[in-house]
Amino acid sequence: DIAPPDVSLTNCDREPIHIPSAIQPHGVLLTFTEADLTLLQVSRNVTTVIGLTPEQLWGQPLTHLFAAEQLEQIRGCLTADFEHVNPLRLSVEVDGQTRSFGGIVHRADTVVVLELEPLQASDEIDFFDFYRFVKTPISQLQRTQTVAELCHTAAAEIRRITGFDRVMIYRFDQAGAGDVIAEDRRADLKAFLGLHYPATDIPQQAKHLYRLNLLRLIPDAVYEPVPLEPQNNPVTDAPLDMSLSVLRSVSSVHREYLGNMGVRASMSISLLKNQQLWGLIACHHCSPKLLSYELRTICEFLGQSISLELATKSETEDLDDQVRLQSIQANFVKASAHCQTLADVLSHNPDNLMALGRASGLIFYEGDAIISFGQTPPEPVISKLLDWVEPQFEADAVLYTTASLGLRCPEMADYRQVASGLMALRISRVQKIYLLWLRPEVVQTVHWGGQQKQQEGVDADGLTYLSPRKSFERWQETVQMRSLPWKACEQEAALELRSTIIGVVLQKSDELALLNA
Ligand code: BLA
Repeated sequence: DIAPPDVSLTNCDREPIHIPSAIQPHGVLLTFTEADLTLLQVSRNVTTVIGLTPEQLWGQPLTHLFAAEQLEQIRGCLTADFEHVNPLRLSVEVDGQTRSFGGIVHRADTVVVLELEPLQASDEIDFFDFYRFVKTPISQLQRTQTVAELCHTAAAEIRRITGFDRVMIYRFDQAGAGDVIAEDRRADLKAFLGLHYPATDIPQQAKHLYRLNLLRLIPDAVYEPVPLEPQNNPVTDAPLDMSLSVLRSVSSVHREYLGNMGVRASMSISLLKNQQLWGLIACHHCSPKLLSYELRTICEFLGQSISLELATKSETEDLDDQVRLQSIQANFVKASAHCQTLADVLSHNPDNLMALGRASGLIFYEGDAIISFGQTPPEPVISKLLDWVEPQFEADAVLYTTASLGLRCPEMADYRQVASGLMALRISRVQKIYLLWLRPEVVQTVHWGGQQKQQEGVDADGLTYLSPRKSFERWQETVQMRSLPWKACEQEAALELRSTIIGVVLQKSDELALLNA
């Protein structure tokens, strides 16, 4: 009896992408012992890239490859903070031929990992380039006012300094799915702006790696992975942990995905907010594209600056909201001074109260009296709505919200244009006092980047696997009978308003008691 193959989406989450025991072919990887710099593992392409076979390297000290002063450089960096010394300028002389590399060093599993990327003449970045690459984007970013503007500028600046065909800001939502919220692209390419992608497109463990490593470069998705030899780290007798390796080979599923999108080169820069992955700067090129380590470092640095700006900008936006809500409260308290009853206070400036919930309709209900403002259903329907909403409140809750009223309460479906969203505030259960904010239907047209349904295939071993979606054509999902969601700060504002109202009511009854005394 054979168990049915597991085709759940979590397949993707289980692929151990940090231990492929292989690299991308645009460089070579060497591991050596920290104590005596003895070579342990090398990628098979050392033969072509360096000119020595794995057999000529295994068990040899690094002196076999590098001249004394370069060795000193390597040894020196083992006691320093790698980030500050990478990349090392290294060259290897074999058969009278000198080859120059950028060397990137880090530690993994008790060994030292050295990755060599051949240097190109165009890699040299002088002080003026550096100024142009860093100073201009930073001042452009600082000049922006909103998160949206910041993202737009970030995409444009990263594209300007790297020359990628397409640069996007991709933001994750709470469920891990994502949206392209800003884009700068070659004029002849189709827009991806506004497209939504399911969470499975970037699995959990990949997101974890993008928190550790803020930049991931795939210079050419069409390649033959280069295996490490021997396959296991001889010290641990286990696959080398390649989480921090810049050459780490890419999952074949993701390479197929890039192929379906028509992408040859891809680079992602992590955007973090409160240590969490908030989004990615996703860069595409239609042909292979290699970026020097120096330019990658600049991109990584810009990514960190953008992350910082993001945090301040979104805080400012929250703050703007708070200030707006506070002034609405203040207006309310001011109005209450001149009014006799609660109904008078509420009727004094209904637009003010509607603004508090960004609503287009407002209903005040006291005992059996209904006062409505703005766009609302007719009164008999309002009465039915009140009968329906009363039992919706949980135990001691005083607030109930829904952004799909027509689906929750089918009788309201006909009134979706004025009441698809409802925020109901219970002021008094005993006296049946309620305040209701209504929002209209937003026929949200959601653009998904291709069908959501995953296609499955069967690999050479007969195992079923999930393959990335074959189509990147938009399909539209029209979400009906829904309003814009009720933000947490709007719900908090309603709760605060309730305390204010109760304060006002108590004060009025005290005044009344004094008058009657
Ligand atoms: C990685 N998937 C990624 C990455 C991105 C995306 C940006 C980071 C690596 C890179 O820079 O290319 C997805 N790229 C997108 C999306 C857009 C984009 C959504 O440009 C939108 C415009 N992918 C699948 C399925 C699986 C999968 C079904 O669709 C699982 C079987 C896997 N994606 C997958 C894996 C990685 C990945 C394993 C990690 C690649 C790595 O770093 O090795």
